Amino acid sequence: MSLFAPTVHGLSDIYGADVDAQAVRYARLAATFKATFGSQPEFIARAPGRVNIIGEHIDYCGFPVFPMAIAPDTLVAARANRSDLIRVSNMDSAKYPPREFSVADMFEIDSTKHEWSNYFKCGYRGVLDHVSRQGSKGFDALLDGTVPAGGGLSSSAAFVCATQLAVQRIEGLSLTQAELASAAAQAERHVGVNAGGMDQAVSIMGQQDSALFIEFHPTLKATPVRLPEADPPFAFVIANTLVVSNKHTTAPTNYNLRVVETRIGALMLAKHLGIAERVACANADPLTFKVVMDEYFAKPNVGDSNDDEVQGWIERLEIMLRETEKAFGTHPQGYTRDEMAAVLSVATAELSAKIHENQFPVRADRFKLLQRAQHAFSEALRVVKFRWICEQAPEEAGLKLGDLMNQSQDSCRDLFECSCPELDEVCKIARKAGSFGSRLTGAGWGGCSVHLVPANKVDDVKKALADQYYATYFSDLSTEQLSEALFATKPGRGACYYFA
Ligand code: NG1
Ligand code: MG
Repeated sequence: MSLFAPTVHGLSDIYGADVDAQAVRYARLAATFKATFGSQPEFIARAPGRVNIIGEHIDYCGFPVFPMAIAPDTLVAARANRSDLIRVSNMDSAKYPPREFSVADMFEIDSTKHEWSNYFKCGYRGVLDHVSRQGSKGFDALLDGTVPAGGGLSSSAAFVCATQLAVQRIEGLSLTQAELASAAAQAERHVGVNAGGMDQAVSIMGQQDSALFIEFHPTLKATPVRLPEADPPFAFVIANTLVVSNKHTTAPTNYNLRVVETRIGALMLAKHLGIAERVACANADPLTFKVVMDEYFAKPNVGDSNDDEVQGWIERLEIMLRETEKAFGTHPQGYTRDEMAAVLSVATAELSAKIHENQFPVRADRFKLLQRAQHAFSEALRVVKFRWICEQAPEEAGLKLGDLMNQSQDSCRDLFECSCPELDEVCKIARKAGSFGSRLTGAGWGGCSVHLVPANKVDDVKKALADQYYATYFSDLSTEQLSEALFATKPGRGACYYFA
């Protein structure tokens, strides 16, 4: 057995009952590293995927979100190699063939190609860009990932964050958690997705047994929040629809388009509110709905107590919802580019430049600003209420939390249009079998769903999904494949290192 075998402390915290299988996995990784590169790795860096409990597509609007880290993760075994070569391999070498780069080439990322090592280069660049340096050392790295790709559990953030951890150690750097999270969010933009920062923040800062209330604006802040005690206790079931939505290739009509819609929405809402100049002076980059809201109220939402602060959020967001209706209610069918440019008194070409259409191309004839803004403000409201219920632990907390999750799913489906028929169906089946609340998680358009379930109903919910969804549409799944697609999970810890 290798150095990283079952004695690795802390494994049982992270992986629960699965600890033996994980110990074997770490040992195999170390052994394969040795077989590939000739010596043991110096360390293994680990970063987890995440499930977002509530707060979808609002991180890039500057609003708080409520995710938790989970057990599936990316491991990077690494060792400096005293050359100027970076050799990177993957345990799944059939899907992700080995690559070799010189240190000098690591900053070149061709985002037009869907190439796995681009994400590795993103992590590399993320760390070094942050300290404005070039890389100085060659090293060998072997990766192993258990977060399904394109499934909404943030395989990309797990990959980039784990890589960053490896690179900073090899390069002798030590960034803070907040720096690592911001650097990783910036870095993922090099592959052409205009991402928010939720996934990276929770992958780095996740805490055992707590979800995180993550704020992005004015600065990144993560507050651990526990789910209320309940009898039976709450559990989360994750169900992957197995509909793969590749964000990289669908971005122009899906993810990046939504980012652009919320950005133009913010500009036009500021104009409607009569604060366009004030907002311009604030020089906020990017201009988000959160910035517009703060500028409108002119002073920050800080109360003497948590209660005051929550009340402040609720009042403000409700006002913004009413203003959204007034600003965009005339165009339920969406705006053309010319119509938006006219409202903003700019040339259409100038508008296009403003929304970064070239860096992150979008394809659309109409931009549904009313619906996107309604989703963003109402979802932010739900996140604040969700946290509040967790902290207050009222009677029937499960029903109340579940209700917010169900409303979030309706809003994602109808207003933000990021669900799909399979996600809708999975949510319906789970609720009927006893889930308090069911919704898509992550970017949507496929991928995973998350369900808040009383612990004594977990088996019923899983069985209903297995019988009614998986057996119907994916009848040839093996038991192992089914257990990867459908599982119960708890909040887990964030990124860490293991040493021999
Ligand atoms: P996924 O598709 O799960 O990686 C994406 C974004 C998040 C957030 C969610 C929607 C990236 C890396 N992540 O998550 O920042 O906007 O969609 O809430 O693009
Ligand atoms: Mg991702």
